[in-house]
Amino acid sequence: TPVIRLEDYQPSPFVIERVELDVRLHPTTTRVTATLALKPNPKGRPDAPLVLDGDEVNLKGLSLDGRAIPAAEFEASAQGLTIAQPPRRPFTLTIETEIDPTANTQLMGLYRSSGNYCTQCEAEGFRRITYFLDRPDVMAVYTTRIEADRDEAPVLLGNGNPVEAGNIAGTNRHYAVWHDPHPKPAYLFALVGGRLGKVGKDFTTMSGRKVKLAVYVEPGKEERAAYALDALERSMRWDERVFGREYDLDEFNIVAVSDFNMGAMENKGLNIFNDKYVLASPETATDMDYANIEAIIAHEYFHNWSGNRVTCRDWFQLCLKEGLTVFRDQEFSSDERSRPVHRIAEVKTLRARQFSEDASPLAHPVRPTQYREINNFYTATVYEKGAEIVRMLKTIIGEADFRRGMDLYFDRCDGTAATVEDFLQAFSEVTGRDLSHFSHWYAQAGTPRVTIKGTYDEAAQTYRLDFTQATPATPGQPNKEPMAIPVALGLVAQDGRPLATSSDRVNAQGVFILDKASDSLTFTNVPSHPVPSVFRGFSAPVKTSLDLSNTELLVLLRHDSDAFNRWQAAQTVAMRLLVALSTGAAVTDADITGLSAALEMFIEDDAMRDPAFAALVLTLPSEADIAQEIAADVDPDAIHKARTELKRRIGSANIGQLWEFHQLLADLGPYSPDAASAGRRALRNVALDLIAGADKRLGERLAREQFDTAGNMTDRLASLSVLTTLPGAAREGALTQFSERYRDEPLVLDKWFALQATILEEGTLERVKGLMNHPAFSINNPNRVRSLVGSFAMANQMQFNRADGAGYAFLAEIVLRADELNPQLAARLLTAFSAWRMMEETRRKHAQQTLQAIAEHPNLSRDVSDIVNRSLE
Ligand code: B3K
Ligand code: ZN
Repeated sequence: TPVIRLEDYQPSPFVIERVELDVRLHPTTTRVTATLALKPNPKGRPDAPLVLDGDEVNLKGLSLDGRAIPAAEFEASAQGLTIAQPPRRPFTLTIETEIDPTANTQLMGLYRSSGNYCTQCEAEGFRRITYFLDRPDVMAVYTTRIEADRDEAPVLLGNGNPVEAGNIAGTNRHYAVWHDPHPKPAYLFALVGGRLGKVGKDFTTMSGRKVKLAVYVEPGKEERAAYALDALERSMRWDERVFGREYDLDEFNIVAVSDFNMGAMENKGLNIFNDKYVLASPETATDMDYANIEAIIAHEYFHNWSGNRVTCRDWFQLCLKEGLTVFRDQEFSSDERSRPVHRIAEVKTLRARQFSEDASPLAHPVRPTQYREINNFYTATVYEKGAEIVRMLKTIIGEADFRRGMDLYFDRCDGTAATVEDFLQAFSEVTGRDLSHFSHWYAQAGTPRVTIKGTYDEAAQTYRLDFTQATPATPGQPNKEPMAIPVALGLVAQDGRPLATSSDRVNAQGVFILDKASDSLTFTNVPSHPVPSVFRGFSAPVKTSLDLSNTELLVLLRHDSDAFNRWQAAQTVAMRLLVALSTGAAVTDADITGLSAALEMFIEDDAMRDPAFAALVLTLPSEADIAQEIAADVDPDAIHKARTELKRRIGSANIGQLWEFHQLLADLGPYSPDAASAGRRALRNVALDLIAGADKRLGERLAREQFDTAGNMTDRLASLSVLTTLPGAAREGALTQFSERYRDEPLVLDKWFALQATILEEGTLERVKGLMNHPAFSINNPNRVRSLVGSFAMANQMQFNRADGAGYAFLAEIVLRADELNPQLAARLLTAFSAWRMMEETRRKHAQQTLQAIAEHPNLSRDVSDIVNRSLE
């Protein structure tokens, strides 16, 4: 397959100004008539042929300015349509195609989900509906007429505003016409037809525009859409208040579907969602589900400006909309919830998903320079690291200039397809700063490591910090330049008091910019040997080596004014112990009691003040986090043993207090998903988990009680999760009870699949294989596959990486099966292998052989072959 390169970008030789689509929905033979108003692009090659993209479309008719084009003058296949000598003036092309939505198992283009028609066009799905210039810099005004059987699809939705609807006389069919006045790329096109229930409300924008908001779901589930609708309204208000951005159509519709390749899609005025990120009730959704719904509703809404009004020139610029929009949704959640707690959650995700990607053969820059399959670049690097870059930019230039730059960017680029350069240019202009060094963050892959050494000079009362930075080699990038790294920092006295710091290298916000391979800064008037608190709030996406003792770190846990670094201090101490225990290095009893005593103090003094924060402090780094820290010759069994042991020690040392938390924090009133209530549940459930790790019988009893009496899914699932860590009849009984209770709730059964797939025991693989035959499982449904197979491969490090290679062989088999139906899903699962090179030799060999066997399999999709080949490189 060909490699697409950023450096080869050329403007399209033709532009499409207007699109009229007439879609006659039918389960197997949907007819699409596209009328395209084309003209040569003055910026494009003047003599170029017209080459339209296509994918599995069946051409039924083609005319130019109303006249059929003779067969000799065009070439059409399932993959494209070429007119060698198109007119060099404006002209109209009318294309009739036939497609089969029922046969569409890829879930790209127009497909059916539970009998409803829906679409997914990003990145290159529109070409599966009709032949088109399917690239984001071709922006057109769309009018869509949708026609369908009245019984089959009473609801017909399109982009933009509704203009007309009616019945077709003498038939059982009806139609609706939608017009979207905002020019958009084809990837933002959408339509929906189906039987759907709805909840709605009116919204008035800041300038007084009236908008109808609606969330469409499976009939009967309307009540479960209330939280999503509320989150939408809050998002719209927030974007007006914080970014000055207003909505721009008469309607905003969200549709939940049960077969969806990712979380959701920001189609203009018609967002389509995986129902997992819309439907919530206390009985079926956890606190985590509620938080995800809020974040994803916001994310897709925010795309209306960062993505839709200003879109991307080409797919290399994907981070322009995704990184920025993740940043925006993170800020929204931080404002709606607890900022420090949310920041810790963001960083945990970043480290788990992006740092691991950066350390793997799939590492790539936030703005990649080449791809074979763009769908494989919707990655943690583009999204999460992309968001970190925007955050660093804000840290460096300050809040006020950041807002001015955003305003300039939105206003100047409105209605255009922009680049990363356009984005940075806006900030350069408002600040007068040269951001060219900063832009390395977009181009260089790999996680920089910053090493910091502190030296106190008692006589001079100075404290010097010496910094060095280095970024490891990644595929295609053997040598790296130093990056511009904002280091937010401060000093804390050994007794915990904050020290007034002064250094000419640190700005008023407490930020030092490290932009050389090595640099140092000196604080003056430092009365005693301080403990440095660096990268406060995780001010840059880097790894840090710091020569602090555990005792000094535990001073930070107790006293730092920065909540993130308090959490980080506890994690760092725990990680040191876990790595040592996992690799057979010496660990003294004093090392362990040092940590558990500090946690004991934390529990007594602080935990109840902010339970959500306490829950995070009391959660040890995951087994995958530990593997990443060890990074070479990883033995997942040893890691599991080490973590279990440390957890047991911390639990035993604090069992009385933990038990008290478990009693004290029980939900009394009715369930509320707000952050404070969720925080209390989180701490209670972390306490339960620690108790069970230390005292099986007590843990089992408390978990069983909680399971039987839980008034909401958060507590019920948490207790079931604890029970699954304890082999025996109680566990199996609870699992059966749970599945019977939620027999008709696919999204709840997904949680049940995931829990069983993540059991850290040898029998898990057999269990997972058995569950593949469960009536609720289907390899065609991405949510089911991700819950069962995805959880096993991505969230059960120990059992996926079995020493006998059976976990790898299983995943390979599922990937190959899924690839025939849904390549995007298959490719995503396959990325579970990305850590293979850091495993110890036996596992590494098994993984390599398995990957090689996949690579040699005939008829791989482009998606899977791209991932497997890069993984092996
Ligand atoms: N933009 C979509 C992702 C599309 C993925 C295509 N493979 C959802 C989002 O990021 O908002
Ligand atoms: Zn997005």
